[in-house]
Amino acid sequence: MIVHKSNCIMLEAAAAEMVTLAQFGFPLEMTQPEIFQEVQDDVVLNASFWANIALAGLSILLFVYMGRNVDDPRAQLIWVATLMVPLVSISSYTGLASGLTISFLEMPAGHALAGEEVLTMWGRYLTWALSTPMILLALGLLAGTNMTKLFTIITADIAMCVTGLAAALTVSSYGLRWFWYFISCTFFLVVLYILLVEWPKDAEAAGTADIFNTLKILTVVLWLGYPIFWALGAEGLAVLDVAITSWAYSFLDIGAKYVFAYLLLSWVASNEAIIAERPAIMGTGAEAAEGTGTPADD
Ligand code: RET
Repeated sequence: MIVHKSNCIMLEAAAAEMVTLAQFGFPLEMTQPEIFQEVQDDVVLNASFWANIALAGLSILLFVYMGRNVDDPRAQLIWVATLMVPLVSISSYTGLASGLTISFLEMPAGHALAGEEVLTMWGRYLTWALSTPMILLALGLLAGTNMTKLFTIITADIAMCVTGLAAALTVSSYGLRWFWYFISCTFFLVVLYILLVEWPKDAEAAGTADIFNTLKILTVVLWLGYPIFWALGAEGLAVLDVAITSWAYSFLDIGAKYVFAYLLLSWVASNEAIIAERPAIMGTGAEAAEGTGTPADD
């Protein structure tokens, strides 16, 4: 009897809490159609998704056309990796526009919007773990790097995206959100080191230094924008609102993906011979080291 009574009291309390939450307009557990409706109602946010769906679609068509005569296997691999970027992008933005990869998460104590449900575009971080390795694979092949550096940069990059996803999804502790962010930044430093220090030397040796350096600057400058906007956006310090942050990411994506891919593919299409001079399968770099007794393969 006593147990039943306490259960009743708990149920009443829970019901009262739900009524209060509903009165203040907080969504309790939002369904996908409700999230979709929220996205539809925010015209600026929705446009930041559809602008990229349109640009990704046009890029796919253009890049297929641009690569139609590429014959060399290494040049083809660069082309396939680059083509994957808008393909992943169109899927990513379709996930966001449909509300599939968006959640409303209640921010923990300490956050500027503590207790409020904040729109979190977690699908972005998830799909970056697929698109950014493609960008780095294409750049690494262009620079004629070895397998060791390519493996290092790609694993660090995937780790950066996954820990960034963890930062966005952690709602138990404000401090831990930033701790994830810090871990992600540490992986980002590995990516920047290889891009800025290792690969320029490789590209010099491969005869691709000019185009590599242009793409390196474009990549480093734009990629730095992502952690900055994460920190300023609703998920971080909440200085910028969700729609502005989404547009910031969308603009960065336009440069880091479509402009990047266009510049790379137009160079590859007209300089295939330079790429073809390098062997199609890369070594670990050990071949070049003295005294290993391993014959050089390049
Ligand atoms: C996050 C937050 C945590 C700290 C860092 C980040 C870096 C993200 C980057 C994303 C690049 C995305 C691109 C996508 C193209 O498809 C996850 C924002 C360091 C660098 C280029």
